[in-house]
Amino acid sequence: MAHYYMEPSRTFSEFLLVPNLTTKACNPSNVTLKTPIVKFKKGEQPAYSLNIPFSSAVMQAVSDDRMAVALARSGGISFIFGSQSVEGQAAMVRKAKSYKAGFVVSRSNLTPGHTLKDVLELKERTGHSTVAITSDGSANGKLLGIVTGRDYRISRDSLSKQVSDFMTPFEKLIYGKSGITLSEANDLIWDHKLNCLPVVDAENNLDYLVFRKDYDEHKENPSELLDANKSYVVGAGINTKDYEERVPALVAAGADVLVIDSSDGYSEWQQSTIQFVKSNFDVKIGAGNVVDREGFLYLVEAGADFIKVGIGGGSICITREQKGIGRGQASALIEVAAARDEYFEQTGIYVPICSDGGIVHDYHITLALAMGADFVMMGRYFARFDESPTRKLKVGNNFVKEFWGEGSNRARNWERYDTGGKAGLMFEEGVDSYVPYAGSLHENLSKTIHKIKSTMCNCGSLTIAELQKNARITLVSATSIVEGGAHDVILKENSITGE
Ligand code: RVP
Repeated sequence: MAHYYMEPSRTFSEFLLVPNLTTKACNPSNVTLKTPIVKFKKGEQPAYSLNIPFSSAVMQAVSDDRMAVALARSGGISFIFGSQSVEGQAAMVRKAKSYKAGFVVSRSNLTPGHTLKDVLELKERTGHSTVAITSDGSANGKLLGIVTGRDYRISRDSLSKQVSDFMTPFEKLIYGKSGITLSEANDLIWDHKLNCLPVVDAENNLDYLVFRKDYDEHKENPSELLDANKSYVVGAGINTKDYEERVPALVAAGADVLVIDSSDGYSEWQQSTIQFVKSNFDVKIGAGNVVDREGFLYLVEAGADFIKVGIGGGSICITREQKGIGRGQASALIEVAAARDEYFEQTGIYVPICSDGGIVHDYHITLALAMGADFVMMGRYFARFDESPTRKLKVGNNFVKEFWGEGSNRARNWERYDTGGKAGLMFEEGVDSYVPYAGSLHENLSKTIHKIKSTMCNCGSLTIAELQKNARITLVSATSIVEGGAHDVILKENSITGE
């Protein structure tokens, strides 16, 4: 006879947190959101922790190298999408790893033979007003000069004027030598009242540009997530089909943490993948997704460093409709968190869990943490920002960004859904959609983080571990959900209706 779960499968929106005593010490500036991402033994420190409990989804529409840099800068981690060629993914990892905070590879470059017209066209295209002039017009060619908006007057100068006639030539430039630290570069910028400092190697080839504004931004990000070499920590998604090729390339590119990306991770395919990775490489690997105790224990026994929880709750996911499998995200998380705690009790090994998919409101993140998640993974949330890889469009009067599921015909990520059949997507498990454009990651994340910290104070908790231990969570009735929003009033325009 089939096994029945007689309790309904619950989602985050069916719960609320009940406040605990808020002491005077319990204010948002005292809250830390540092959280483990890989397993560790009792009394030891994990090899990797996040400074904020956020990861971005392994999706074409969400996590590329740009998102990886932006999120690591804020203290979280991106898992760069794997539904692309091995070379393409490795190149993205390499790019994110080689990005040095404050040191920028020049993206606007010309040669002395170009003209003012070329400078203006380039500026129009890229928005950059500083142009590096190199021998071959490349980002790492021999540096011959710099052009900024102060070097020409559009009203007076002819458009055919050659760059060599108005650039600031190399001999007159203040520059740094390779190996210079960010704070030394900043001193030069301040001492010489510069906006931009080029950094060159021994042969005067251009390495980087350091901008005054980037240094200030760097200073504003005390939470950034760096490895021992001061590069950003970067994750990457893999699958259970081509791991023998993909994993070596990702490890060589510098990926710190891998995750097997699959809609259903309770499989022997995942076990083999983890075992291959563990016996050949010294790299961390997460696995999933699972929705129950059995799935969790199976992947932990296989050697996974963290476990991802959630089937069918993603905003673009139609797996539950198509295949009739899945579980309400809250129910799945509550059961897996209990299994994780029991496993810790028995073995002294703490295996972090990640709640993946279905976060709609910011408070869902706090609920997920309170229910035992160590961090969350989000697709829709990050897809709305400037830093996501997709197009920003105007639909009607609103700006939107494109967002599509990995199981949609657009992504065709059959490896994510394959259970050992034909190598191809037989039917869609995801949709192609738009999400409202929301601006910059940094700004939105700051607001979300403040909300989480503030709720944690309501719950009398200064750390995620305290929240998990002390939270009191109540089920809500359908009518009390209505009571929770603005009701029985006539809303004025521009009133807050949610995030
Ligand atoms: P959300 O944050 O609700 O947008 O959910 C993102 C998650 O949805 C991903 O991390 C992944 O687990 C899942 N996903 C991605 N593509 C699809 C699909 O096409 N069904 N689902």
